[in-house]
Amino acid sequence: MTGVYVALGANLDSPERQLDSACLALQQLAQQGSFRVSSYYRSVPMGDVPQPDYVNAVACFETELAPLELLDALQAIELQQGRQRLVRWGPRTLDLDLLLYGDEQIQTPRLTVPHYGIKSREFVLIPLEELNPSLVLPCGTGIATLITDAMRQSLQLLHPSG
Ligand code: ROI
Repeated sequence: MTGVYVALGANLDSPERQLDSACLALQQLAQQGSFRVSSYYRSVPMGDVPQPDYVNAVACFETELAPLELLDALQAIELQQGRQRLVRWGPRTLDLDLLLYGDEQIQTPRLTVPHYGIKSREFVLIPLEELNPSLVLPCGTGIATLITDAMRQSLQLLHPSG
């Protein structure tokens, strides 16, 4: 059994409902009673493509799935919710990124863990901190040390968890 963190993001077709149904699907991958999700946050799109604001959150749970099995399951959920890869860094109905798989560091053509954006993206760091303020990355960095005031001010709390 391994503790994992998954980032959720959506900016098309009722993003909050996309995250709600993604959470239901993710719970099916989780050990009973282990699933938690952060608050939902509204965030300005990162990247150069003009597009609607995003709704972002992070979920954590314990799973028996191996890393690539988990990746397959995440991609199946994305497809089930109408994900089409039209534009690189363009809008999407649902994006699920595997952020952390226990303490493992994984480098394969299909999967890099920790996720390459984990240290710089406020819409990942702030929900992670909400779930686990003392979280330490496999490299030894505590996530709280990566969060700036500007990052906190850039996210809008939408829907507190719980
Ligand atoms: N920007 C924000 N704010 N949130 C995301 O989840 C997100 N996902 C992406 C890109 C297009 C890079 N920008 C994003 O994939």
